[in-house]
Amino acid sequence: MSRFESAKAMYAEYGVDVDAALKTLATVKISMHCWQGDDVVGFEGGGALSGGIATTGNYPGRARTPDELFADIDQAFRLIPGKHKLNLHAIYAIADPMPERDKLEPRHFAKWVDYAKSRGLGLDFNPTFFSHPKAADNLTLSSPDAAIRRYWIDHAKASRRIAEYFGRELGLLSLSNVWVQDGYKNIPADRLAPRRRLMESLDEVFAEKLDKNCVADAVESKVFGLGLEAYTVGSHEFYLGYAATRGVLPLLDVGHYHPTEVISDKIPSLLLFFDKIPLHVSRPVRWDSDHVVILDDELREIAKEIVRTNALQRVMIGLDFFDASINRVAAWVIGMRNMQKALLYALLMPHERLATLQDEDNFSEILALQEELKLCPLGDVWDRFCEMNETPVRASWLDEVKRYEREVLAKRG
Ligand code: RNT
Ligand code: ZN
Repeated sequence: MSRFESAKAMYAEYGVDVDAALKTLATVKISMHCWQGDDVVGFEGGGALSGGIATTGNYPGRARTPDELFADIDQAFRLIPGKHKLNLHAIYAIADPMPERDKLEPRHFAKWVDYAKSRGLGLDFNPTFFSHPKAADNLTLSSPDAAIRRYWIDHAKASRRIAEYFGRELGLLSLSNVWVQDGYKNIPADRLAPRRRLMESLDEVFAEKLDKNCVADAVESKVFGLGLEAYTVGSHEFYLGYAATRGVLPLLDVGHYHPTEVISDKIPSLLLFFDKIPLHVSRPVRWDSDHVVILDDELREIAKEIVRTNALQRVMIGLDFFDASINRVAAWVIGMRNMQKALLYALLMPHERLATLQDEDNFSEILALQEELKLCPLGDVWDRFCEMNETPVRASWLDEVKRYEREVLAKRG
């Protein structure tokens, strides 16, 4: 009997249908963030990353041009099972000359659409409020300066139209996600006015009715940023209230809460009130450090919540991390494969049986089963999934990354 066949038999003892799990996993699209490939620099030719976030490390081989980024993304997707989406930021427009951000149009992303079409990918989008002279003091949509607000409102409006264009061109709903860094390093004298300005700016941004089959709007909260430790305008409560009253989606970033606060527990609550829940899956190490996603307890809890609430088509899973200290293609592959492994882990659980035990107040059996399931042969089923999708099994993908590093990345200046 093959390892897969014996794994299947073992799961069957728990009442789990392995073939059904593999079939379901194949339907899940994860949005891979383009910004891991170039340390969130983009193509504007500007300076360093700013806005309360940072990349650290200087591993060689960063993508410096659209063609280099395309090639690196291709390499990553060769090693990731399934067909997915790609998540872009406005700073990745491909245009010469590069327009100001408030003047961006769909045509400035036509090359990305061609790229996505030829690879069978979907596209998501984010306006970029950071790394810009007009955000030098880390105030954008909440700035007391009306001219600054105007610039960023227009940028956000332009961005929504770009996302709508992605959705229309690719026939797959595109997520348009607003995250602003706005906040203060020191204790503010007024916490209300900046939030009122952010609310009013957003109302203007979302006033234009776009095709809901093409674009879904989201807002992303945060607890604090680097150099913005005392106050964040777009806090969780602010955006949850905003999203609930305006009909936009609240995006949950794993790294944007207090260190012992988890997003897994928020997912089932929000699913009761929102049609879709977008995620930025990241790995916060003591703070919003944006480390590469590993297969840790919280990742498995997130996956379990998505699977057992039957929300694989309602939770929009995207990744968000940026590690410049390791091979960037490896970073993508590790993060994407781990997200898929966590989903597979969750798909290989007898959720109905466990839920029945809960209603019977049988927590001894729940605990026992949960712990036994941890040692079931997930790896053998995962290997089968990789084989079915013609992607390298186990660590053999790493040989491909090493070859690519020798032949391509090492030759970059
Ligand atoms: C920052 C947010 C935001 C960014 C990306 C680049 O804390 O998580 O999502 O990481 O937009
Ligand atoms: Zn994020």
